[in-house]
Amino acid sequence: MTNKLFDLTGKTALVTGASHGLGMEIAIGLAEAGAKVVFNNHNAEKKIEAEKAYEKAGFDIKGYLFDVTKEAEVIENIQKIEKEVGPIDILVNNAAIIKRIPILDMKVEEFREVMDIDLVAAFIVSKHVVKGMIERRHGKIINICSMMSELGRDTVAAYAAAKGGLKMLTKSMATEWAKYNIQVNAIGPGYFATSQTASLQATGNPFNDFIISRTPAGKWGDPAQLKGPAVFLASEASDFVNGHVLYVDGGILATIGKPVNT
Ligand code: GCO
Repeated sequence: MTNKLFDLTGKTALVTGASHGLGMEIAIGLAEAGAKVVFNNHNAEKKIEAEKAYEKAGFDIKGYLFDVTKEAEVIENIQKIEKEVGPIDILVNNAAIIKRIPILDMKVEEFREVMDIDLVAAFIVSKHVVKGMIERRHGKIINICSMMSELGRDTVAAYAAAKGGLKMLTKSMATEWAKYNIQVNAIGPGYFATSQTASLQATGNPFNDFIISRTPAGKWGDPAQLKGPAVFLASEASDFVNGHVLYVDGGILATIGKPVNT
């Protein structure tokens, strides 16, 4: 007998920015659990490219063309999705960018751009998706935080500030919306092998060796390892979990680390 606890059959999920990397794996994981999944991209070509990648992988996952930082586009497309696909039961705020620039060298506009996409967009999209969830008295919102929600690293100040803010926005959304049977939680990925981290994980790159030594599991994460945590937080298995950040990091945040060369 299959366990219905993790079954997403009949549910509709929107995963923002899921055109590649971790978001794409999360979208596939939700689809494999039975959900009808859609994503967005603000770039038409990238949206089409991602739809073809999903189709090639055997999934019917449609993209919608809108910018998560533009409220009017968000409102219009949430209405389109709910008309064409169905009420959004699961929202994954995954869309994000990173700019690796030292604070002193970073322009204010660059800082603002990261905050807009990585933090403000989650506020905008959630604020408009949650209205239907409140009416239906059920919903799941999963914000994609980061281990940078807890720790800083040189050159990623804007990203860390946004992801730290997203952690507290998660807890605040949980506080305001739990009474409507809406569970708002977050996933905090550690270091995963994606295009976003390709430059960091190159063999011989000191950062790669640092992460391997700093991670108790002794390796980079495989994006497919985010599927289980996402399905858990999207399913009834987490109906009494609220405001939690589930770190999927191979143990990095659990340890102070060990002396070099031990
Ligand atoms: C970096 C990395 C990190 C990871 C991830 C960690 O530059 O340090 O890109 O930000 O991508 O976000 O949780």
